[in-house]
Amino acid sequence: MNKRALITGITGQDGSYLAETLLGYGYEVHGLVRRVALQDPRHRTERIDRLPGEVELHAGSLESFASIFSIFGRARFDECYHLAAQSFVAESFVDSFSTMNTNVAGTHHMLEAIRQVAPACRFYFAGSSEMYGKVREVPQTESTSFHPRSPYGVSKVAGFDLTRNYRESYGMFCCSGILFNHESPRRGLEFVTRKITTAAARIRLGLADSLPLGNLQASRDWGHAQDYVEAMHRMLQQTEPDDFVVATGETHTVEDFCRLAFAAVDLDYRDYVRTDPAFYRPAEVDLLLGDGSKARERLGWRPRRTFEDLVKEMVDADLESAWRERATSNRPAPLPSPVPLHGRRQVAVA
Ligand code: G4F
Repeated sequence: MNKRALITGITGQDGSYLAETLLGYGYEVHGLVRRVALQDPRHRTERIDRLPGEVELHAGSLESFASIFSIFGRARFDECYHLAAQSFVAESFVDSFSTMNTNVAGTHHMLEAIRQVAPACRFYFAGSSEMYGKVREVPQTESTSFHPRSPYGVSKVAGFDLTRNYRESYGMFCCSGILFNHESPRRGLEFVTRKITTAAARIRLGLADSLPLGNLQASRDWGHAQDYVEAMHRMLQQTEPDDFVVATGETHTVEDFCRLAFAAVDLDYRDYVRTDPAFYRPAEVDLLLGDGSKARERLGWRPRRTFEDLVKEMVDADLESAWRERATSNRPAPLPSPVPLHGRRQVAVA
């Protein structure tokens, strides 16, 4: 019998990669989506439009225990990957109440519904390196204590504690992945990596002329989201539930990311990037660097892509989109030279 999995946040970057991975392993995949996503499928489900198989979508709201409870009553799930959250750290300072509500109550509703209806279902919680916040040690491991620096970080610590508490109190198979930043061409445009790669591509094609950013010295351990969802799956295949750091073990500043992304389109980031106080946060997480040795030893997991591969893949994908945007633009600006054509004939879009 094929396994059946439920993914919350299936329309997001991680959810879509995870759905692909599980379909590839022969799973029957179900997803929890907000009703509004089903009403506006063109914009909200584009990441799962071309999955290599069928997924069954259930409309529901994390804020409503009744709706979560009813989904667990509809099918017997072997595994549940709880990825849905308000995940943009800057937004959590703007609306901390809805961040807490979605992220903490949402996780609590999932765990309690599983306890009541499907106690054998294995549960994965998307923890975050933001939980370390003002880091107590470098690199961070599973035993480094947490000191969150944003409402988002606080909400993830609460979700992590709830997950461990259900594991210890009720013997449920509950794991948390402490995932460090993970990116891809499917990353939302508001996150700094995608903001940089989109801007580099659009500037290169004359569609923009500068890039305002906040703190360029923040340092992150950036990996590829497609590699990271594999670690989530491996956690739920272990004989005992546990928590794991998932990281590359390398850290780079936002400025390093800019340098590489602009260099990939033959530009110097210093000519285009300007700092804007609007993008600074009330409290910053200065340095994240993960020690993924436990995941390496117990899960046999290691990242496949390098930082350089990641930046290049993101820039290439954004160049493709920028070429399409330019082709449909009424008054495209003259192209600076030389422009990376990536297999295109320049005359076709001039
Ligand atoms: O890309 P970011 O917004 O990601 P952040 O805050 O590190 O959080 C991401 O990773 C976490 C894992 O550690 C996840 F849990 C979380 O859900 C999310 O996926 O910002 C990265 C860094 C920050 O230090 C920020 O201050 O980039 C800095 N930054 C500088 N200028 C900027 C900007 N961030 C954004 N989003 N936009 C800027 O203009």
